[in-house]
Amino acid sequence: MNQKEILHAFCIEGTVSEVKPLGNGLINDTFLVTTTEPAAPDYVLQRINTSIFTDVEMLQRNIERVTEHIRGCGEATLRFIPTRQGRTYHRDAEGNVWRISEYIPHSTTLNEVNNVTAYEAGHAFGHFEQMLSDLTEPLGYTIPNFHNMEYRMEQLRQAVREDPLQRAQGVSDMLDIFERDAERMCQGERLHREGRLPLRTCHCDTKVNNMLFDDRTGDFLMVIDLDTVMPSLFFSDYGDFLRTAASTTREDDPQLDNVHFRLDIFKAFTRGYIESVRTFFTPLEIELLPWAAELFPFMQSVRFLWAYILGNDYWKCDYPEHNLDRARNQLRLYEEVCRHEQEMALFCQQCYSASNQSPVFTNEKQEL
Ligand code: GN1
Ligand code: MG
Repeated sequence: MNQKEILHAFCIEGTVSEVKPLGNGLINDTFLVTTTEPAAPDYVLQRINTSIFTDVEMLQRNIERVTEHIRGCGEATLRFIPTRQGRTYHRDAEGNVWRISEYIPHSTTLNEVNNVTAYEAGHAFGHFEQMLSDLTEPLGYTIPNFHNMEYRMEQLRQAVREDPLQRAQGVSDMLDIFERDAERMCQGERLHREGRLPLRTCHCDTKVNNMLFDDRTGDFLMVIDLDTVMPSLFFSDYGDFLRTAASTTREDDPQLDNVHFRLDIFKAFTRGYIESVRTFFTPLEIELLPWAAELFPFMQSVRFLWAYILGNDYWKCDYPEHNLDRARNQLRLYEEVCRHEQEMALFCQQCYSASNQSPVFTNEKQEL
């Protein structure tokens, strides 16, 4: 890359002394840009993956609106540096698209949670949604239908019809389970159509490594990776965090006996989350939280199986059955989460009543 040209395009301060890779993101390429002068900030330079984020103009407009809004709430967030033309991205001569934000001093990310950080994560992602709940005009969809379960089921069915590698027969056991539970797992979209679940502004990539902590005190600093912040239903942030953080193993562990759902992490995260969202979530949204915890491993399993059947490399594979192992792992996690349904429901109800004196659930449950 022509580093000089790229850096020169942005209104950064100070003299650049070093550019080196930062973090372990799979989608964008990220670099730390160090400056010599103590008074000048360091920067984070990113090349945006334009095969996933095809509409960069919309992506950056979303991010600008989100960061301005959060700053307007008096809270810390990323600061993107404008180019000399006043945009927050730069397209270089080779067509690569770049952006720069200020590096947050003394910040660090975590790759695992414990009961304390899971609580903080719940609180932080819930608060993030709460701050954005009064955005006047909705954001654009940076990835259309991203967490749309009906769409993901249709994608899978289409792949099964095409079946280019004749893989569908070998996974009929999984396909049967998906079809058996499809209606229940697609109730979010249905309830939205019926006017009972509102769209909200969600983060849509709630992993613990998308939060910054202070490396001296361990205090939570801010939520980062704002690429997928877009309108979605309530379940996106809550469900996807638990899918990754509350599993006892990595999502591609082929040893299914290793896959369990950690109720301690579930409880810590849920307590923090409900504290933040109780003021603006509807009782139905709170009531559906355990279902959201079930939805995400189910949806992820459907997505991995779709990629396996088509043999595509949406998720990079180290061996031919890699996406199949991922799909089986997530299906097992789904079954494990479902085993805890009643306990989860009771816990959510307790948290909600503890933080809200008014009577809790509606009787909508019977209709679901
Ligand atoms: C992708 O690459 P990563 O981990 O940030 C995917 C998520 C999936 C996840 C599964 C844009 O996220 O939706 O849950 O893989 N992101 C996109 O590992 O598709
Ligand atoms: Mg990420």
